[in-house]
Amino acid sequence: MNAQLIDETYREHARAIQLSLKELSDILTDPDFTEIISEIRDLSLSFDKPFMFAVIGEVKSGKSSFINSLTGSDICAVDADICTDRVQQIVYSDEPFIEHLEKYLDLKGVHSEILKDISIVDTPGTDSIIAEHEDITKRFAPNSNVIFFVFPALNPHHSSSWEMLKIMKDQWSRNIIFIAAQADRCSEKELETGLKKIAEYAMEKGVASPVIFPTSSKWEQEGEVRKSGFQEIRNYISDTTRGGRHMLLKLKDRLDIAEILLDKVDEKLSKRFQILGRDRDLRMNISMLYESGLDNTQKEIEKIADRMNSVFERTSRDYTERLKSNLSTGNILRQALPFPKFRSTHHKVDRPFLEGLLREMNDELGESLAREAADNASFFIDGIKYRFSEIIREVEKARELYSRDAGDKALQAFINRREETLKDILNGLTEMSTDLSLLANLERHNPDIGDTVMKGGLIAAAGALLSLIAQGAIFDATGGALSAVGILGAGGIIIFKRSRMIRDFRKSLDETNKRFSAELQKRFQNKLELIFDDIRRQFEKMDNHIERESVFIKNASSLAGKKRNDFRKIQSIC
Ligand SMILES: Nc1nc2c(ncn2[C@@H]2O[C@H](COP(=O)(O)OP(=O)(O)OP(=O)(O)O)[C@@H](O)[C@H]2O)c(=O)[nH]1
Ligand SMILES: [Mg+2]
Repeated sequence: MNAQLIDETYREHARAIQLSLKELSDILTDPDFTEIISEIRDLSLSFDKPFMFAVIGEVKSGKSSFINSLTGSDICAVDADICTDRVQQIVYSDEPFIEHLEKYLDLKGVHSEILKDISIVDTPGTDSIIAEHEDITKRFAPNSNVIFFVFPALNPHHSSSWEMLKIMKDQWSRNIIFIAAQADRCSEKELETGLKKIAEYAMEKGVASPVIFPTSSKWEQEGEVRKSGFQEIRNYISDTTRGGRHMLLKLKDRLDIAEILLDKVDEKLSKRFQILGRDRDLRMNISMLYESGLDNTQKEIEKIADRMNSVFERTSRDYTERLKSNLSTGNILRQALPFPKFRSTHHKVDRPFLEGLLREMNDELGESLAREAADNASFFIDGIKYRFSEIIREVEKARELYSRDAGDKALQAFINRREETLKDILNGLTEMSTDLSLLANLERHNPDIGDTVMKGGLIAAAGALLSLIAQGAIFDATGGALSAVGILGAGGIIIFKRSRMIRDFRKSLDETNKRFSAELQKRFQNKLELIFDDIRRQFEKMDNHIERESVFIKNASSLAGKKRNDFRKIQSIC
């Protein structure tokens, strides 16, 4: 490929990669991805920047002097004291200039032939006492295409540079060149040992066949160019850039970085996925508690209805018996006798007696049902409260467990959103639980279910009996206007009417009981549904959270996977 073709290929692929990177940043709209987004942006911008050699090394290793010698200029400040405190990108320019691009980044123009195809970057020392300097270098390093690692030839043992190399190696595997600087300060023997040591350390850090150049800026500046080592470096640079090859190199290393960024995205997404799995488990446990709570409470309602039913049944039976004995044939016959002294005064089967009986039954039934209802209502609500506390306990337990995820700074926004959701749910549940306590208290002292019995059910029962009275069935029997001849006949009629009356009375009570039971169940059921609906609504927040986060993870992972494939395709044809 000739230089122009390489250039066109580079531009075409760079454009495609930049578009993909833009798509990725557009989808990763979440505070946890801010740092990655800015790395993606840097990467995208780096395609339009010149091929870059970064010079990295410990403080006073001679980095700035190295650049000055290479470019034949004094563009970088050199000092015996800590000197370079900003990243300085040096580019070709007919006229010298300095531009402050960012807080820690200067752009400097210098007229130097070697800068026609490349730019060189000076960085602060890796072991600077100013911690910020090291961070600046670390942040900038991935933007460069080749790194010159500078060590003083006499003492290349300094650990900070090797630590930095390790970080670079992990993030960015290609194109590291080692410089054994200040070679003039060593004897031949010392230089040989220095070079050996650098090779050893480099291999220890995973650089398989390290390329090492000994240099001396002092010799270069003093005109001793044959032994200064700079010609070899210039040759290396022109070999690298010959025919535009460096642009393909650049494409490859940019794609390496893109892959590393995709790894970071995937790692974050998969951590989120794991945590979300725990949320899903919690949601399932809660669903199970909810369902069994609903089921048990439903059964509770049936039991309550049974208990109320037997109270009703018992009272109905007693009063039916009383009615029966008051309508006994002997009693009625006595009522019909013309001689008042034989008439019973206690068992008078007349309208006032029946009305009294109804009132008494109404009062007794109302009272005992009201009492039973009050006990059951508070028992019922206590039951629901217990289900509630089970659910609250489950959420609290989960929240406690989740605190172990809380330390992960990289997932802070995600963790916070989840914490907020759970807090919201807990607040909602606790509030509901308090309302429920108030309700239980209210039911205990003022049961509206008891009221239903008093106002609704028994009126119907009384009505049924009173309508019998109105039909005159009982008056016929008790009016005493029957003739002696008619007594037996009347007795026969009464016997016939008596059993019908008792049957109707009993039937109307049974119907009332049924209606009451249905009304009672409906009321409990309504309460139950309201409360459980509220619980369900609380957990909608969690469902929404899980749904939203899942969609984000799914979309982002699928796009990242697709981009990874696209990038690998370009990598394979570079
Ligand atoms: N003898 C000798 N001295 C050198 C050589 N290179 C640099 N020096 C001296 O070493 C000191 C530090 O040089 P710089 O080039 O400023 O080193 P640096 O790595 O850029 O330092 P910082 O920017 O502070 O990290 C200066 O006093 C230089 O004159 C060399 O090749 N030989
Ligand atoms: Mg410097």
